[in-house]
Amino acid sequence: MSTSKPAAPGYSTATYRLFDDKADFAKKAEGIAVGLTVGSWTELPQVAKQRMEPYLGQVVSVQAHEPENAAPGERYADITIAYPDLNFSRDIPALLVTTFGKLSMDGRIKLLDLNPSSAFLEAFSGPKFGMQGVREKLGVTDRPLLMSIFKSVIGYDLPNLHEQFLQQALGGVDLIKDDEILFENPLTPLERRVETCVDAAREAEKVTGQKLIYFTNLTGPTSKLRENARRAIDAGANGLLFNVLAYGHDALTELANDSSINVPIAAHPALAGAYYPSPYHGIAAPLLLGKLVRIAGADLSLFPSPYGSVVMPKEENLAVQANLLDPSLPLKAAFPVPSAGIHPGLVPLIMRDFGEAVVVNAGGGVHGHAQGAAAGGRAFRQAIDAVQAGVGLSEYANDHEELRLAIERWGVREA
Ligand code: 1AE
Repeated sequence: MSTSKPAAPGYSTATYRLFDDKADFAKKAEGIAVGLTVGSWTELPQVAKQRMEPYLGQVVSVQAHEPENAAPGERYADITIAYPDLNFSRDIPALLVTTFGKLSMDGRIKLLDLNPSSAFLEAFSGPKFGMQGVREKLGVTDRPLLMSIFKSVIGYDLPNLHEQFLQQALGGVDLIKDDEILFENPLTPLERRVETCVDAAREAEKVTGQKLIYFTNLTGPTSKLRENARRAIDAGANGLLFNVLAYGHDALTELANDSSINVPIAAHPALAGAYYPSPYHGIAAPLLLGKLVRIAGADLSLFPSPYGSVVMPKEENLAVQANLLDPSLPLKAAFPVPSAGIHPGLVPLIMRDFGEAVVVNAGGGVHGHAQGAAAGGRAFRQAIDAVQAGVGLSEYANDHEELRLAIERWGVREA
C-alpha cells in the first residue's frame, strides 16, 4: 500500500518506520498526525475543527512493506507526517519533542528523517566555518585532512600531555582532538592543558611548517559551557570538541550562535549507540549525527565508520556523509569524520567511499605504531599520498618505512 502527497510550505515533515504485525498503517498514520498535534479531531464540533485546522498534522505518505510471507515482526510501514510550523518554536528540542517526543515510546517505531521547513531552518546559522573554512584555516585544500586523538590521558600530567601532543603533531596531522573522556581534573586543568598543547603545536610547526587545530574537550555543566569555551579560547584553543548528545543538540546551537566562540567545533558521537543502532527504536544515524548536528552548528561530525572497531553499516555511514554535505540545506557543509579503530591500511577504503571530503581520524592507529606516534602520523600521510597517486599501499610501502611498519601491524584493505 502506498499513499503520497507533497508537504505544504510552513510544514516540517518527519518520516518514521513503524513495525507492527497487524496494524492498519493508514489509521496509525492518522493517529500520529492528530495525536501529536491537536490531540483529538473526530469528536470536535465543526466550528472547533475549523479553528484547529491550521494546527493539525497531515499524513503525507504511507509506504507499507508487507510481503506475503512476512515472518512475525517484519511487517512495517514508512510513514511521513507534516507538522505545522505554527505548533512549535524554532529550536531543535521543540522539533524533536513535537515529532517524536511521546511517540518514541509508543511501540516499535524509529525516527528516520526530519525535513524542517525553510522557515524553521532560517533560525539556524549552522557551522560557522564548515568544511571549507576549516580547510582555509589550515591551508590544506588538496587532500583529506588527518586527525589524531590523544590516548591515555587520564592520570597523566602536563609534561606528558606536551610530549604526546608534540609527537602527534610531528607526524604531520592537521587536527588533534582531546579524548572525549578527558574532563576537568587537577593534573591537566583547562587553561594549563590548552597552553601546554598550544606550546607543543608551535614547537612542531617549526619542524613541519604545518598549521594545526587543537580541539579541546569542552566540558562541565551546561550553565558553564560558554564560560569554559571562552576560557579555553582565551588560553589559545583554536578548536573545541563537544559531546553533543550528552548535552543535546540545542547546547551546540547555543555555542555555534555565540560570536565570541569563534573556533571550529567538532561534535563527538558519545552516547549515539543509545539512539541509532536498533532498527525498531531511536533516531537514525544520518539524522542524529548528520543533519541535526550540522543544523545545530558542528563544523565536523565524528561517527563510527564501516571499517574499524566500532562499526556502523556502510549505507548509513554514507547517508550521514550525504546529510553533512547536502547542498540543498542552506548551511555550510560539515566535515564527515568516520572514526574508531582506523589504521593506515584502511585509508584506501575511506577515500574510495568518502572521496577527499573527509577527515581520516585515528587514536590507536597513530599511537600504536611500532616507532611511536610521529611515525604513526607519517604512515597515515603516506597512505593518503599513495591513494592520491593511484599506487597500492603495499607497493608504496616498499620505500616508505612508516607505512610498511603500519601495514605489518594492521594489514591493508585495498579498495
Ligand atoms: C567514534 C569516535 C571515535 C573516537 O573518539 C576515538 O577515540 C577513537 O579512537 P581509536 O581511533 O579507535 O583509537
